[in-house]
Parts: sequence; C-alpha cells; structure tokens
Amino acid sequence: MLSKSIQEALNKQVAMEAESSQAYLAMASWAEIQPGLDGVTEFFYQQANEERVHMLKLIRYINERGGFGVVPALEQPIITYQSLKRVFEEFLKHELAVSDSINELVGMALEEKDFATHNFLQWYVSEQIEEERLARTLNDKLELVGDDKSGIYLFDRDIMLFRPKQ
Ligand code: OFO
Repeated sequence: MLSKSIQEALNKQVAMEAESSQAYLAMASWAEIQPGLDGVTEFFYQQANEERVHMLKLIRYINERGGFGVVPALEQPIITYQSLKRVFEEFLKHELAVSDSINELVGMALEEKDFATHNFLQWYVSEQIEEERLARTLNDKLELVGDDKSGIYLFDRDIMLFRPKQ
C-alpha cells in the first residue's frame, strides 16, 4: 500500500509526464507546418507518445498499489517557436526538470523505505539518462549546424537515427 505522501508525489509525476506529452505534441504540430521538417515532426510525435506511455505506467502502478492514479488537468503548452534551436533547448530544459523530479521521488521512496516504489522508479531513472543524452546530443548537433540550411536538412533527415531503439 502506498503512503499518502508517495501517492501524491507519484500523481505529480503523472501530471509532469502528461505535460511532457502535450509539450512534445505541440512541438510536433509546430514542426509539421514548417517547410521541410518531416524528421523533427515524426521525432516529436513519437516523443509525445512515449511520454504518454510513461504517464500510463505511473497511473497503473499507483492503482496496483492500492492508490488512485489521477488524470490531471493540463495547461496549454508553448505552441509556437522562434526557431528550431529554441524547440530543442526547451526539450532539454524539460527533460532536465523531469530528471530532477524523478530523483526527488527516488529519494523520497528510500526515505520512506518504500522499496517497491524505489524499484519501480529505477526504470524511470534509466529512461532519463537516455532522454537527457538524446536531448544534449541534438542540441550539440544544432549548435554545430548554426543557420546552415544544408546542415539543418541533414539534421532533419537523420534525427530518427539518434532515438534509442524501443
Ligand atoms: Fe518521461 O521522459 Fe521525457 O519527460
């Protein structure tokens, strides 16, 4: 059985994963109406789906442990961007915030000696290592490319190669 505090913290994480999904869906939609960003579009549609899966895993775990997984209300995410660089900066910022939140949760689970939740969260710890690595790599690539159009063309063409295989 989950403690009240762990249940609340897990439900906050549910909301964060749902917000991530919305934010990436908005990035996908923005990218889709820009000329030539098919790769980036696909990348963020997939990323949005993944975040939804992260949210579902949490809801089901909370319910399985005798709690109640709460489907959160969401604010509208950023829907337009000045540049591709801004999109990926936001992506990294977001993932860093998610990692902090997961780390907090892990610390809390240990403090409360909730080893089942601690164990459950290890999947998220590994996932965040991957997500941060991915976001950093893509930011580094964009930094190299700058405003060079052919570089952006290649970035968009190859972006899916950087996603870890599911
Ligand atoms: Fe849920 O991993 Fe990204 O945010």
